[in-house]
Amino acid sequence: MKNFVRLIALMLVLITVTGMFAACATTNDPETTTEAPTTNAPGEGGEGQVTEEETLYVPDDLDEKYDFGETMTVLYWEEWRMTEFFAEESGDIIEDAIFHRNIKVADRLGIEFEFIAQPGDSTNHTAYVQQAENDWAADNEYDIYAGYSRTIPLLTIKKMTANLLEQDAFNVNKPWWPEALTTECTIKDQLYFCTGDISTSMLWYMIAFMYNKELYENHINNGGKTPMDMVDADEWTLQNFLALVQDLYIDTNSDGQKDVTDFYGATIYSTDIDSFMIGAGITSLEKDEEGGLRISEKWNSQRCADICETVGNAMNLQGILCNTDRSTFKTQQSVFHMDRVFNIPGTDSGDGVPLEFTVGVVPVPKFDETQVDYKTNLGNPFTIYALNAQSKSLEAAATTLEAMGSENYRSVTPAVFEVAMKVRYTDDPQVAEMFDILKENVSFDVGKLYYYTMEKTTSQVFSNTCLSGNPAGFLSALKTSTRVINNKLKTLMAAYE
Ligand SMILES: [Ca+2]
Repeated sequence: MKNFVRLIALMLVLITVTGMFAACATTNDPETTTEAPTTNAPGEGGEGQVTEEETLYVPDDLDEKYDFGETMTVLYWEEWRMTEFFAEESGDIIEDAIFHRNIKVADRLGIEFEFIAQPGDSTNHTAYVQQAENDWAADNEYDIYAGYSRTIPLLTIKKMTANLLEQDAFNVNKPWWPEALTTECTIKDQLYFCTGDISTSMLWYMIAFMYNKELYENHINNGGKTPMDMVDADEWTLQNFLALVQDLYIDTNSDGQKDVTDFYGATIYSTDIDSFMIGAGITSLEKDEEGGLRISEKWNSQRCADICETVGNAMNLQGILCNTDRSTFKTQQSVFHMDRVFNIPGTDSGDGVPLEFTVGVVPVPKFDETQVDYKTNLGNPFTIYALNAQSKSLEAAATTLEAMGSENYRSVTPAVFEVAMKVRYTDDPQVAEMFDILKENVSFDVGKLYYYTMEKTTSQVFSNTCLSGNPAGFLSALKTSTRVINNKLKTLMAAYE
């Protein structure tokens, strides 16, 4: 709920401003009152001026100025896909925001950044860990690890990362750190890695439902309600979504087969099918009474089995196509598409071609109305940050992480939002609200982050069963894996003893 502080503030500004507009308007046209004025982005205002937008953002608790006089050495994963660590000033608003972020943080803390590239993705995670170990055996040059999401937890298993909750500068309660860092990743009062606004790739790899606004208006009869309206009315559930799309199908090439050239109510990127499980508020692991980890009760439940079966069967409905082909939505042959947000600018989908139509974005639907929050699943190629437990400048490193998170929250995330949604936060409060719902409800499922330790046993059970010919077989598939999961958990928990 942390970001709602900003949203409420945003709405107050809009109410004030639209009230002023209404007072000045010469007609009673309600359209006039929906216009918000353009305000300066943070940092764009004149020297010493506080723009309206800056006042919307929660401040950090760091000092105005530090004089660490240190070089912060960041070991970053070389295969990153979305600009995140450094950039040249180029006119691209995200690159410029990151360029200025680094200058601002370095100046505030009296540090210099040094970024060292190291292969470390799903293919090279052992090389990244080896490089960190080499550094430990030598002179501990690295202060901050910034790696592939499933690689950094391997350093935690080896007790090479520092407990962030013991660092004075790090404040996990600030809105640039997602709540799931506390609710999911803090184990036995220890938190060894973080992500959030600090990682542009985390924002881009949020999995959402996108929809083609024009196709929606032309093909879906929903009494004038948009999907965003359904989210606001708490009616955005799996059944209500299916009712919109299940019969919407045109066999464009008249061959009697569902294929990528036909027209669909929805396309689903099959790699992320577990988003329906995460979106239903279920993670594979949960904390036990002692703060340790166990197989979650929600995962090992009839409800999760029902979700698996319902989703698996839904993928065979006429109006839904589930595959790894992204062209159908791009060529305007499906109304909805579930995928990672980066699909909108197209920067990571291979062809670099942005969507050429107006897109709406909403979270993955709740499974049913009993569910309280929407939850956001993430694609794996995002960055997790951690502190080298043997850094010679641990205080400066922790302060750097907090300052980067804080600065990203107020300058880099708004740039990502503007590129993703093609509007500014202040220009469309409903779109901003959807983006904030996605961001603040990200779920990490430590069972996914500790993928290599758990050896695929946690994250794959739902996906494999759901897309198998027997989606009703979830509980028996889980039962088959239970013993090996419990064994792997012992390895994992040893890191927190
Ligand atoms: Ca066909």
